[in-house]
Amino acid sequence: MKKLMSSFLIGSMAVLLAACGGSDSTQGNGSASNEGGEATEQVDSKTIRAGIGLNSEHPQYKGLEKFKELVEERTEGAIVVETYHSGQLGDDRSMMEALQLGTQEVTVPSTAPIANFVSEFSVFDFPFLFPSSEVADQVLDGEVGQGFLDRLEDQSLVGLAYWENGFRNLTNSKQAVATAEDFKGLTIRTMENDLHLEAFRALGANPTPMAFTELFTAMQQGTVDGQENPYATIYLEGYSEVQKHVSNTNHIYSPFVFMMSKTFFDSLTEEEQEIVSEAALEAGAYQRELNREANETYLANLQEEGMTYTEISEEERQKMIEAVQPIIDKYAENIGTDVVEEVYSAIEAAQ
Ligand code: KDG
Repeated sequence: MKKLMSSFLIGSMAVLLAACGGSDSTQGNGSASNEGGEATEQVDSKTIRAGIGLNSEHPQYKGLEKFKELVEERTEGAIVVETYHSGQLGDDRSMMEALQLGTQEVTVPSTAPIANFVSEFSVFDFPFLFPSSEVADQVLDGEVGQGFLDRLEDQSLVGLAYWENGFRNLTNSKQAVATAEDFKGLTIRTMENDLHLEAFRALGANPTPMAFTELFTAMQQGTVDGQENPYATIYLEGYSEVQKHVSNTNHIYSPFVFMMSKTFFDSLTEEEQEIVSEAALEAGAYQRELNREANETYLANLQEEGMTYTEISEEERQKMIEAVQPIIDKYAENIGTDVVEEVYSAIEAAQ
């Protein structure tokens, strides 16, 4: 069994860790004594608790480890980074709330839950928006992407870099999905985001929003028939144990946003702010590279583990695009056509 932690356990751990951490990020202040009883000057260190939903095998966690290495080395230990995986500190939404409260310092959620805090972020979850990861990199790492990160500040969050979750693909335990029609009647877990929900409804599925930390158990108990995530997640989270079919729907390119609590960021010196900002970008470049390799490799592993793989033809993909278009139009209007146009133009320029 790859998935050992129940939501109960995860919840209790989050409470425990929060209780141990408290809201003060400085630790070890004042003096201490060494073994000989001599008083020594102990350097104050600031602690970053960085939490994610995915497990320790995932490139997202390897990225966090890289961030830790860079920050601790460059601040010579003045900032200590503690890394937490598998939702040990909570799910995407609750960790963002903890950042706002200043009881956690870093998290790296998908853009979908971020839209509950800054609605404009929904645009990145428009189905079939980005044609490739490379185009996504150019848009997100450029002026347009920065403009979205800046919007987080009003929410007491500091967006430091885009990392990558990747192209999302559908899995389920009921039937091979080859056509737009095949979505009909499938109960699909979606991320907690209204656009995702409505898009799956438009495809004829029965979507239920749910935190990532509850997903494995929901599939195991049959509460949902399926879910959608990049191949790296499907493989590394052991979904082949509870899912039979996978299709290359590639319906949404999911970016991650590496973000920090504004309260914490503002408490850092200018030099420390530069170090954490640079480290988030460098660790992100490393994470994207690992993630792309993983997403290329793991489809074969899923098939080896017994899942059936179904390719979506261009004709069927076109039908899916048509089915979700009214939802995209609706959200484009809600977000503001100027914001959406800005993203479309950047995508065009990047191609
Ligand atoms: O660490 C990130 C995860 O918490 C989450 O964003 C993964 O894509 C995801 C999902 O489906 O919830």
